[in-house]
Amino acid sequence: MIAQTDGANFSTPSGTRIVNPQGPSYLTGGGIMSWIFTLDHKRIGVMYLVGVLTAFLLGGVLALLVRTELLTPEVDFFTNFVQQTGEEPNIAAAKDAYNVAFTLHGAVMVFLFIIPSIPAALGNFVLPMMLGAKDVAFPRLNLASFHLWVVGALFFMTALLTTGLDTGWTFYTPYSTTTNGPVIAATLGVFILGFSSIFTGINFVVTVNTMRPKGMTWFRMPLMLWALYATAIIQVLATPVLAITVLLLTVEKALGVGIFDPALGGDPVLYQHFFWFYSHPAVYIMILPAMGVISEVIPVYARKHIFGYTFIAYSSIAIALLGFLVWGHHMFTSGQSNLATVIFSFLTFSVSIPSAIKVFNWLATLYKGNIHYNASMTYALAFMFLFTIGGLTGLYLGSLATVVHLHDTYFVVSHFHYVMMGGTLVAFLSALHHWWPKMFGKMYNELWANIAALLVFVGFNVTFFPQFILGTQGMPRRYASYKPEFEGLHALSTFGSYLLGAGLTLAALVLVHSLFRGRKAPDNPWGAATLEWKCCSPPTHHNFEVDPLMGSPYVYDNFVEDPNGDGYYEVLPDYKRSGVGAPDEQPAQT
Ligand code: HEM
Ligand SMILES: [Cu+2]
Repeated sequence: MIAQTDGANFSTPSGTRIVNPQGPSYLTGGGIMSWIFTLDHKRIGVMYLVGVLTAFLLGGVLALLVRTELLTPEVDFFTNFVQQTGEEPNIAAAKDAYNVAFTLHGAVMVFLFIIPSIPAALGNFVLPMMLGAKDVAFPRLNLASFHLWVVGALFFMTALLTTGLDTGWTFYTPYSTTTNGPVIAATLGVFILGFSSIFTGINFVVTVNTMRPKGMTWFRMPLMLWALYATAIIQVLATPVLAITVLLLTVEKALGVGIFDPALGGDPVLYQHFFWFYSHPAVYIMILPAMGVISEVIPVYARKHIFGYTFIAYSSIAIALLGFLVWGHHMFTSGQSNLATVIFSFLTFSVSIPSAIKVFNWLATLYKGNIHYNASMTYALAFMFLFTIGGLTGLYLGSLATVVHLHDTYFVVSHFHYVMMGGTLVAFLSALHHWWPKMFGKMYNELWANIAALLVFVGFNVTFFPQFILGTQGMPRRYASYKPEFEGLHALSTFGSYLLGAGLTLAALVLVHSLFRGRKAPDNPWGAATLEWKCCSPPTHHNFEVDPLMGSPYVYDNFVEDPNGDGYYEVLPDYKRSGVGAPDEQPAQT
């Protein structure tokens, strides 16, 4: 077979087989300090991963507590967590504890898990490698982002765990400025976390602008990078508004300056405008990276070039920009003018168009694909199903005729869980399974990972679908007790949440097991064409010992499956070794 060697690469009759240079893993070497003060984007990504997963565990346990309370119409479960005053269970204190539990759950999930999950943890790991680069543009700023995240998280946690915050994750005024809870500590935590997010955004914008390798034009960039770039734009432009908002809230609360509290001459709806001017774009900080992941995963496991590359790329930018214009849809019932309401409704519909474009293109990519049902793909398919339900129900909430009935009910709770959990979390799991062999150099058990994925999918739907029905029947959100007629659907939802918890636990066990018992991962287990698969698994400290050959990120013809089950290797017909690939496989250029 082997005709002649050419350095590490060697010739075969069909072309040159590319062999990635191997070297010591980035995971080894140095003590704990070499991790805490590392400038290596991969180590920073792994530390973020540990951080966000810890937050997710905490948020998840709280969610199960909340669902357990909702198993029955009466307040009963939370009486176990409060001091009893007399013979009777202390219902009032139990209700307060319930308020604290769902506030903690929401705040931890949004600020400590979902927002940093894909960009900061996984994005940090893959972004430079997808560019064929050795690191991000500002490695020190990257480390500072992570340290700020830790400080913000500690601030936030102490605030939340000491006296109990019960404002809901949105900190709506005037309640938040008048309650005795630890609002100031929590909002300062959010302020610090915000800077962590802004720094990551700046770093990614500069990295993508300045560090693309020769030959990687904007329209030859993997779609994950377009998504992270669009996300970074929102992070940089929207997060400062949140920072100012929570600062104003702190000023009002600490110094009694009337800004939001009507008793002091302020305007509470102003707070909602400020808050959602950040937080609606923030939902795109959550979903855009998820869409980027799906745009990478689907073509790899369907073994087909992504359909509609340019549309997907532009729709990320369109979402990022349009996302700034729709915040008023959170205030349809807060007394904003009729004219504003109509305009915000119209704009809300328009922002769903670029999302639909993406779903259409993923579907078209799957069509006639040679589909490999790996766990990562199972999660990606689950994402498409769940995100579509989430997006379509958003249209009911954007319609003035229906939102008045649905606002502040379980319909909204279900809608945002379909997009945030069914969307972002499921895409995060897809990404984690996709890049796991690259990050840790180990293969997990595909069958068990798939069983976990199915459990997550079924558990998720059993938990949240009944909540759409509950919402339309008038079950309001944020109550510990409810009317007896809602019991059946609530009990079903609670049962689903246990199933979901079991699925997530299984997924975690499968991955942790692989670290100890997994087979060594090949450099390219899935036959993906993006550059991060052209370094060894796990990568060396500098990722690439020699600059990788740049081809189209979505052409799989050159990847041959190893007959010994050792992943895929690349065989380049000799005309392609110029470094930019054959003319017929170049996506549209500008
Ligand atoms: C097709 C796109 C979408 C549309 C049309 C849409 C529409 C809406 C509307 C109108 C509301 C306000 C409902 C109300 O309070 O009465 C809402 C709430 C919400 N949406 Fe969406 N949405 C979309 C996508 C998303 C995405 C992608 C996410 C997150 C990843 C998301 C997260 C949320 C959250 C967290 C809330 C509720 C916040 C709260 O009140 O606590 N949405 N959505
Ligand atoms: Cu919104």
